Amino acid sequence: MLPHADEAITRDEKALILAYDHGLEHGPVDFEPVPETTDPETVFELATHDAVTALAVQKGVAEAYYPSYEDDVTLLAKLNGTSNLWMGEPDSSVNWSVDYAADLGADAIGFTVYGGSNKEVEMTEEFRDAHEAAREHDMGVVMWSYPRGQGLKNDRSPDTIAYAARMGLELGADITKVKYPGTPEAMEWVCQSAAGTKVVMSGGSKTDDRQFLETVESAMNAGGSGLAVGRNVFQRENATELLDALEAVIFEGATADDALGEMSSAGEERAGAALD
Ligand code: FBP
Repeated sequence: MLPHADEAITRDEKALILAYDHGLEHGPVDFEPVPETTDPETVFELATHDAVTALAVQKGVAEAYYPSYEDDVTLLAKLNGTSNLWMGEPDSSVNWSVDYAADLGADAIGFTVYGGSNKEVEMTEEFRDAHEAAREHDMGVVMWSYPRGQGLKNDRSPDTIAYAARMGLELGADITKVKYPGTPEAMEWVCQSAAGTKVVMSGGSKTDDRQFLETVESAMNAGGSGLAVGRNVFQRENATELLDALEAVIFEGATADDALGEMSSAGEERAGAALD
């Protein structure tokens, strides 16, 4: 592993990647809770928060919006991605090249591999090409390692997620993004399986503040290196306050309880200011 390839997208060896490729992966339905997030500028603004170490977007969004934010946002080019309209075996088209992403100013690439899918071999070979091209540009490599497909009975089992984390190490990722395996013990095994490759937890569908922050805290205590999150941030009206709380838990070692306390004081202040 190259020791510093992911330096641009980490802070103190930890990452908080804001993911905003949902318009492609899930469709505009993900923007309904906070309709302003349909406009990429709203999420680029969130990505200027100190807590965010990189913003992961697809090519079209990067091309149109990143030039206005290049001084304030670190770009992670999510190279492959497929719409929810695709009904075949899990697969993901490669939508831009590493060279193109580098020309746009990206500091890292993101790439999904669906281990266990009938398309695993092709996807892994595509990952190889992207990984080696990224190394030419000294770019960090983040693998979205999501086992799924016909062959998998339970894509959320701790062993499967540990395998997903290990695939990141074996195939050369600097950071491997996995679904949370359900318990702190399972997360520990997942991180151990990655043997030094940074493992970040995927945010998943929106949960309440306490549940989310407690899960992040337990993932960090289990050896996680941070978070790659979309909906649990941009589907909240108080996204900035949640980013403050995540900054405390991920980078400052605060407990979820402490961070929630700060959040509720900030919320009260905001409500008070709105009444004035
Ligand atoms: P979330 O935090 O909203 O789950 O986003 C992380 C992410 O990996 C996105 O990059 C991607 O669009 C989405 O999840 C894919 O989720 P899934 O594969 O479960 O549909």
